Amino acid sequence: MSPADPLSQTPTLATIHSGIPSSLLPKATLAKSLIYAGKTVPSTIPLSRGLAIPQGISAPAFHAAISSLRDLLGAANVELNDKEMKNGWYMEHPNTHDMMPVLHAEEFVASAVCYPGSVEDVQLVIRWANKHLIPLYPISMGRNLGYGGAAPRVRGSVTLDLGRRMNRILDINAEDFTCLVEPGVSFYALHEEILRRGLGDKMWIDTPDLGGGSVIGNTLDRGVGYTPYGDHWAAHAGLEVVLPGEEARVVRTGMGALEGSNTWQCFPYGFGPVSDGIFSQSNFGIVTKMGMTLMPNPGGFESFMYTFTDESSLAPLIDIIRPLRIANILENVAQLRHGLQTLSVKGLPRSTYYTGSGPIPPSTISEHLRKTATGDCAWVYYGMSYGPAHIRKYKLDVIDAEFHKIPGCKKIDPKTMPADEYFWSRDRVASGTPDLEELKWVNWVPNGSHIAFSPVSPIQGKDASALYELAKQRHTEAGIDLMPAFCVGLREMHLIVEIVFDATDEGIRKRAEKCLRDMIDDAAKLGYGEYRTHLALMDQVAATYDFNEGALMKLNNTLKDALDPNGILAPGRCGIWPKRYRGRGWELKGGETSSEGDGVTPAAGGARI
Ligand code: EUG
Repeated sequence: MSPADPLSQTPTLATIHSGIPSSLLPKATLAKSLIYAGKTVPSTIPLSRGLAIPQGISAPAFHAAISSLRDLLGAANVELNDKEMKNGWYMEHPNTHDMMPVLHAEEFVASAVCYPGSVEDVQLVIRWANKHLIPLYPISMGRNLGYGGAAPRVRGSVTLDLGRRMNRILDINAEDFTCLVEPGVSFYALHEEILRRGLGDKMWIDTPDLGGGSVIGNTLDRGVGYTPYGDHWAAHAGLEVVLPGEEARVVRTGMGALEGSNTWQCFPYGFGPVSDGIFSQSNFGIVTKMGMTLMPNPGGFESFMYTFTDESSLAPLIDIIRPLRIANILENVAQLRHGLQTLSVKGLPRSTYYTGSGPIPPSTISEHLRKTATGDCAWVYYGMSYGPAHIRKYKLDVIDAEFHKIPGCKKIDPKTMPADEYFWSRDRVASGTPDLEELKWVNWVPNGSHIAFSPVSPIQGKDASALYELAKQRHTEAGIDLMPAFCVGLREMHLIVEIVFDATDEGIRKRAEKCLRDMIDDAAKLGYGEYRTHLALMDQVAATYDFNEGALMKLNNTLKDALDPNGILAPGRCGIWPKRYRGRGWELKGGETSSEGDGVTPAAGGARI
């Protein structure tokens, strides 16, 4: 969003809604210097293809429409993306494109960005888009990095950056333990506000690994955090949504539909069908408010860490974790990480450890891990126990006895962990304090970018092995380092495999894309699907959800046509294409040279204003 001057200080929350808390400023300064030390790509890249005008509208008609959008929102709130693309880094990211492109950098780009300041403004933009048949792409803050960031799926869409001007925390209720937020509220900002109100000892938020994302944006994409409230979608309560049809009707879900209700954030269902689900990972509406539940301070907490020396411990360990997790002896969304991540999260480039081509050999990983506080290991488990000491002791003793059934299991004493060890970052995150530490592994390669393969499965050893083995095989073929992490939910686990790549290297981008597409196909053949994916992979992932000849996508299409007959809202998001785009080759399945299809169906009567 802000032009990222490599020498400038990271903006704080005091100056911008997307800023860093001042307590994390020294860490941001260090993170930024490490990233810029590895950057070879200039911060400003000219638009070699010029302004991206969306298909279905002429250049003069588009410019006339932009001029009328300026009249509606004020000239200062509409920016044409016609000069250059500014790349930055996590804290100063662009809102016009994916700064971690896996396809050509100018595929998923916006033609313009607008900044609505209210729900009424959002309605104006929707009516405007319906009139001019221009695709819109709403973002909360645009930090969905690894999944496309702020970029629109359809080249030339007009991005609605909701967060810049709609960033109020509308309520924090310290009795009901709930809050109500707008799209521009980050996990950092919500946490800071709880502290500012003196509620930090009373209530916790649940934060992802990095705290800069929008609470709404992350929750709508069904993101994950690491306290017992780690399933963000399950923890939300109540949405306000602007529908994409010409009326631009405002809907409140759950108890919010009852005018004057004081129960909106306490009971997510209300009366009648639960409609919230159709507004998550979709393109059926623009969410302008969301309620979120907050966790009471459990009265104590204690992080623990176990290492396992043998790679083959994965399956038996997962089978030990399952009953403990389902019974809530293991209480949080813990991470079981591959040892290589203990190295990569130190923030030094891969070349520090290995200069050969192909994946870094296990013996090299071991050699370097031996010199760290963690020691040599194939897997590391990071967990947390909650409650007063005597309550924790009961649970920790059960866990210790069970984990030690694995030969080569070692409990690491936190007292041996230096203050700057990654362990303490996991400790902060699992106790509701957002951090920035996780960013360090993007330095693994120059111009470090990442894109995730994120399948879900039961918490079963055989599933963990099957997914790990297919990922390993495809990474070996592609010559890419494998860095898997299992995030264990209540009855399922998300395997997260982030491919870290140099975005300026077209060869590696192609290999990364092939590796991802192969893993998605391999996983689908074995019956596994992804919980979330990058813009470039959405069509492929959506097609794997294929029961009864794609009945689910047929339902999605029915909803899309009913709610958004002109097809203006985020076409293609999560594989859902409006009628005007269907059957014209917009789907990306791999190997395409363009992300665009062959035009769109003209409006009824060919009308174009
Ligand atoms: C991470 C976790 C995710 C995800 C992407 C990245 C963490 C990386 C559990 O979900 O979708 C360390």
